[in-house]
Amino acid sequence: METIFSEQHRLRDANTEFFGGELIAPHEKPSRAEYVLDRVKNRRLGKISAPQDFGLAPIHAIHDAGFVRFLQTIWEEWTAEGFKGEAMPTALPVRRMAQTCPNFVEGKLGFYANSVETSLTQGTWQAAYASAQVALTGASRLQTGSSAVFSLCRPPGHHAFSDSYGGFCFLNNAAIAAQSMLDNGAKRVAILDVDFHHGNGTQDIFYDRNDVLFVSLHGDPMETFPYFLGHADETGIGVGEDYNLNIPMPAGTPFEIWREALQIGLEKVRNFGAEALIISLGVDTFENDPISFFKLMSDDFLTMGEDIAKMGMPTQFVMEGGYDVEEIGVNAVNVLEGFEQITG
Ligand code: B3N
Ligand code: ZN
Repeated sequence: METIFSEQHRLRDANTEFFGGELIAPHEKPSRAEYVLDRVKNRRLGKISAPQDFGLAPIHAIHDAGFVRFLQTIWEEWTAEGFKGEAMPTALPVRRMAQTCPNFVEGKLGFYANSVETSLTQGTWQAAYASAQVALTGASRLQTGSSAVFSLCRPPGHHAFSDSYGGFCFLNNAAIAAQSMLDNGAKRVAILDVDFHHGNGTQDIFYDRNDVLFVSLHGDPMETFPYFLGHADETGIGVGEDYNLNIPMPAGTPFEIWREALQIGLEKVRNFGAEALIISLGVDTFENDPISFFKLMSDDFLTMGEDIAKMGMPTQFVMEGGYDVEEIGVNAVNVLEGFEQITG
């Protein structure tokens, strides 16, 4: 399987993450991608290619123009005000407040944030742009004859809404890939999100549509991030009704139970009749992940890949979360190797 990877991911290298009332060292850090890339090389998974540059148009097909401009300019605006730390909001426009973007930079941060743990820094836009191009290149490979591809995206994407960032995500790589497949002739694309966290951004982007099916297996949002989406009764709206499936699960969920949810999700994908399957591949379902509460073991990721392969669909894997950094490569590449054990 070919891996698409950009060195530009290193430009996203924050010093801070807000957790427990403190600024801590970020879980989402450059070494994550390096461990995955090393494992891809060591296991000789296949060729490693740099992304093509598809420009801004496919990003604008998913993201609001004001939001993209904000990501492009926020660091310069923040430092021009003389702020010394990394950029983070203080006030967010919640219930009954004006939904108008303020002029002052701190207000813009609140307007475009959906959560506040994620600092904006120098280089974040450049890395997020490159990550989206990694996803777009993978999508293009599927549409030019590849049966499977790994987009080693970093930073991740599934918490990015059309007009907000959060949860370590800035641009929604999986959504951008899915939309580009549709814009290049596909009629139906399915996204299966196996990250521990609900893909709130991806759900919201496609919630009122019937050309993209979104299925997510995740920690119950009553107990974990992102808290405010991901419930089982969120099934889509308008023509999108029944094109969204959430399977939230409790703390301590082992692979045996998780796999039953996977089978339900795969059955939904099968019935949808998509031309391509995008896997939002987070491996923070791992038993030793420091910020999650499922109990999958490294070998389980092989079985996960096998189960996905049995769908027999052109498949793009898009990297999302996973924070047991020394095991992230083993776990992510196990999914890909399990997949290839079935497809050959
Ligand atoms: O959920 C957390 C969090 C939980 C536990 C932590 N410990 C024990 C140090 C630290 C953080 N933070 C909120 C932001 C989570 C973003 C998740 C990104 C992701 O992987 N999405 O798929
Ligand atoms: Zn996650």
